[in-house]
Amino acid sequence: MQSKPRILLIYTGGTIGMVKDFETGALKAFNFSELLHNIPELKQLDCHIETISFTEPIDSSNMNPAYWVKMADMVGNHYAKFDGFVVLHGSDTMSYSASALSFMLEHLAKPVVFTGSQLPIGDLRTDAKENLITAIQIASLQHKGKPVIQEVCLYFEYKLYRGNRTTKINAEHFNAFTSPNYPALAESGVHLLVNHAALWPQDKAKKLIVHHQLDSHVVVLKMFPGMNETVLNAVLSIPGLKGIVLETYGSGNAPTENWFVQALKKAIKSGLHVVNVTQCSGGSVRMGQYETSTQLKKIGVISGKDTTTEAAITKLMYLLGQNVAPAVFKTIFETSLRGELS
Ligand code: ASN
Repeated sequence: MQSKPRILLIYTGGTIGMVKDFETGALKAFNFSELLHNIPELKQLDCHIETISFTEPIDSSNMNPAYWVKMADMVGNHYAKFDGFVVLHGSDTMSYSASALSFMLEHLAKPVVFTGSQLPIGDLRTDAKENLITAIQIASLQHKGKPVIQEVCLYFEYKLYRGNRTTKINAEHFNAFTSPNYPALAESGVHLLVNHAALWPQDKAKKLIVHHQLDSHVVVLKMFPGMNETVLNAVLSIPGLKGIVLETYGSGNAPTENWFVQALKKAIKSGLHVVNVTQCSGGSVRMGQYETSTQLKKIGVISGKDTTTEAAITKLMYLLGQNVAPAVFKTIFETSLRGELS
């Protein structure tokens, strides 16, 4: 007889485990053991669950690369002993964390499912129970003794997405996430339907590598009509800056004015990596489609293609941390490493 899947629940914080502060009325993170008391249903699941928690759970707006290293290590250090991992995380920066972890966990062959909720687990109308229970069931899915899902993903409100394809779109609705350019990996209805064709294929022969180096000398710059030379130059002269994610218009378009193109050209020549992603909520950058992006292509701007800003900025931190040689940086960035771009 096959033994039950072993699942590690990693609690980092977020609304799911929050309570109201008596004095201020604001929601704040609280103790993880309390959280488990609120979900006796977990005992009914057909898997063995163990838990581990951040010593100080956080609101995910306090997320940073040091916490990503901590999370990646929690997975890495328990990798052999467990069949799947569920990360309880605040929704605000969940897409950034899921993207970062997807790059940090190379050759991952087990599920790492991020989830959380919009209402605390103790709230009568909470979305936390469904999200948590189904995320655990997804992490437990096995076929011939092997995990069905072998990548970092995000489960929220009946949908499982590839983590590095997601973005938070709503601060009010339970349906808080979307994956604008990639289909859902699974949907939970009466049945749990897995979209097998969309799953990331894994090379099982390779061992997991946990990457710890992330370089945060990066910035996101969102274009807006009226952005002037002073603003651009101020950003370009940030001390130590190594990479920019430029959120451009439409299919990767930006002003053709000389000051703009020349400033970027000079920065790229001196070694800055400039990545073009669209500020649209769907679709892809196609430099050269319009005159307003032809120059960007010529001066060596990297195409983020259909990556989200979350995936682009974390990929930039990851590749800079890997000390990828300047000559191949653009080619590697434009290649799908973990299914983050089409
Ligand atoms: N501020 C919370 C967090 O991201 C929001 C949530 O979890 N729904 O930690």
